[in-house]
Amino acid sequence: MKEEPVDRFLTADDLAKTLRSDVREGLTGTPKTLPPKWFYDERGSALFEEITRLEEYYPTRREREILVARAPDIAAATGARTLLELGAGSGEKTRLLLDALSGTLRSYVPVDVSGDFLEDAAAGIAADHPGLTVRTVVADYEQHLHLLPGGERRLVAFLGGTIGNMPPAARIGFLGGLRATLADGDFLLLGADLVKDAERLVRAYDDAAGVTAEFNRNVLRVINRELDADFDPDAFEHVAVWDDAAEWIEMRLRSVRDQNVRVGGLDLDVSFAAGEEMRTEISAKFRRERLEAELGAAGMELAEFWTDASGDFSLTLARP
Ligand code: AVJ
Repeated sequence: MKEEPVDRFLTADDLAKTLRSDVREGLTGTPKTLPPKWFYDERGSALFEEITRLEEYYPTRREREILVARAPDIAAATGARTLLELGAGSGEKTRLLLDALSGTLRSYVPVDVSGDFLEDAAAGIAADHPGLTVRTVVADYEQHLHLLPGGERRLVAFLGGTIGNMPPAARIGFLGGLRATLADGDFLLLGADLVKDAERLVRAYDDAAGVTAEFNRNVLRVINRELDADFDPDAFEHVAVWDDAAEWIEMRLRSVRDQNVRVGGLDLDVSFAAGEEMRTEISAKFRRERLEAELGAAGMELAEFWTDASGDFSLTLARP
């Protein structure tokens, strides 16, 4: 197997620093919060994979349905030479795109904060696509967009609905930053979950088997390990609520009793009251009009908007 280049804009040390400041800020604020990016250690990533196979969690299946149907249209519209995938690792979707784009594609650039996982995935893809240059980038797409490799006819894919995890201000900043890196002939392929019946949404984030609950509590295990904390994950209940005004799902962890938590690595003591809720994730749901407006405000134009047959999930193709 030939060696593929890796660009590292983010070191393990940078990540550790960000975790420290995120946790200190989040646990000392009112209400307490933790950002969702820390769910995804090895166990968290495996739990998320399990979530994508749950009957209640429709987004992954719906997005795949759209990709299967529209990959040829995406290839025809973009003629992409380079595919940059933000938050890469969604192996199956990547393959669908790579196969559809094979007529024009020269390079594939998976971008993720976690190097280990990326390099394995990239090696597999390189082996299956001889002639395709795979250039792995370890970066935080909220910080390092301007450092991503350039070139002509780039397609930037941001799939899975992960854009929904950004609070509105961060989302606007992200789209503006992304726009600034795009040139004529480049495209953005954006996966976004759509507003729908609240009951279905809540079930997708509070499944009967309790996998999402374990996924949510996993952030406490990550903090225990990385920051020498003593959270008792069983002392926190999983909560998923639909915020009708903001049009997002909020995941929270609710303290089942009064308790004190020591975060040794931060020399921080935190107390939780019985019933106190800490927000761990927002997952915004969209309408076409809002996507079009936000893309427009960021200086992008919607070229195509596709949904699955039941209108649950969307894929948008946009250009500067
Ligand atoms: C991977 C961020 C798209 O928001 O639906 C799944 C993560 N959280 N179940 C989402 C998640 C709870 C997921 N994303």
